[in-house]
Amino acid sequence: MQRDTIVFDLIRKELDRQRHGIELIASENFTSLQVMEAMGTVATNKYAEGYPGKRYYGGCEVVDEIETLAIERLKSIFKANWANVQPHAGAQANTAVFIACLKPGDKILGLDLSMGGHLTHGSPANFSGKNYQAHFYGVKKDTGLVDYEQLEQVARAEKPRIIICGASAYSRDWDYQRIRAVADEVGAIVLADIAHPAGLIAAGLLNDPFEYCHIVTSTTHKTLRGPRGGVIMIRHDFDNPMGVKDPKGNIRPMSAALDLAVFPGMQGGPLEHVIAAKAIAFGEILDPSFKVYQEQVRKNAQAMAKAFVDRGYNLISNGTDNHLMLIDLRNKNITGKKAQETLDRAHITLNKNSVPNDDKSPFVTSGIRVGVPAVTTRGLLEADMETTVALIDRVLMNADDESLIKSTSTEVREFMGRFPLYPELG
Ligand code: DSN
Repeated sequence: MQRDTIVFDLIRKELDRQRHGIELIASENFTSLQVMEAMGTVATNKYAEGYPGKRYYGGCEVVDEIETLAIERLKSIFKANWANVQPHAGAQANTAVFIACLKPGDKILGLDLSMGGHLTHGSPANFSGKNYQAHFYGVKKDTGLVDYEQLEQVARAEKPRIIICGASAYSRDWDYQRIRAVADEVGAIVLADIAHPAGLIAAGLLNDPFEYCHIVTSTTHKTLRGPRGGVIMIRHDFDNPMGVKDPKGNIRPMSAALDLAVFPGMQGGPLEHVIAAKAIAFGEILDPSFKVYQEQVRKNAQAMAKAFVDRGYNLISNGTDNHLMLIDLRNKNITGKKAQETLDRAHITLNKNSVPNDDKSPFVTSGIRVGVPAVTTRGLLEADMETTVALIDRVLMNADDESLIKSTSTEVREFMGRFPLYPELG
């Protein structure tokens, strides 16, 4: 078979796109070369249903070592006592938690998608909203902060089996202790989905969810800067609430029930090439340089937030504690959709996003979400955030001026040329 140059040429085009653009999608990042290298190895050839030491197929002795390394490294990052590194993505990690903790029709409580939540936290468009009875809390209109009073009221009224904290477009830290207090009152399990801020939590820059949340899920490819994937973790194990028993008739711990929910409950063979890449990324996170990176992420986010505010942009909650910010563009007379599409033409990539109490559909939106993990990996610093915001503002304020957008795209290309990406790839 000849080398498939059609696909490899497209991959090369994607490398060029990543190199010359300003990447501000809050959920994206650039992994190290060794993380990518692991994903393109023979580990992809191996079937390994089950867990290290308990597989259904032969020949798993090497992938057992790889997976054990990933588990142990992840546990030491978050001081967890148990971890499962097999979920293919964050949605699968959350699905496994629901399978292990809920019967169809049970109640869950999460942050409304339109207020910054996530599809898998009960959206009617998602399995979580179709299979379970979803209830929601939001953010306060005046402050943009999570409305903990509403969360408590709904929790007391509905008595959900799971309360989910976590978001995909929320720029502030969480009060996990307060959520745990009401969960204990109503008998709920607290699930923290830290997919977005996981890197900052790993670096100790945000509140630690593990002390108060029964179960923690995450993706590995956002602020953790690993391969695309998901994980589930527990620091303090407990009896599984569904009463699932082992063959001796003892109630299984939650960790064992979660292992069963991932496999055979939801997935078949784990992606051992991706697990190898996770192990490498977790090793990188354990290196002191990762904390320095996350500190820069936070400094960059704060510099960028200030630059937007100085130019009259309306940030939900007026700023950020983490790696992202949500901007309401209504005072700038441009929709999120038009902002995204116009910035794309200038090679500045971000996503349109609903803002709390948005009057536009999720396909149009009044806002944009901006994140700095990827540009921080490229090496951009605080002063570069001001340059970036100036470029964004120029494009948004001149969205119908094609020649200005074209000259800005050239400027963006030159600017990003100062921050080489994967020079080893030629
Ligand atoms: N799609 C991810 C994000 O952009 O936040 C969440 O799954």
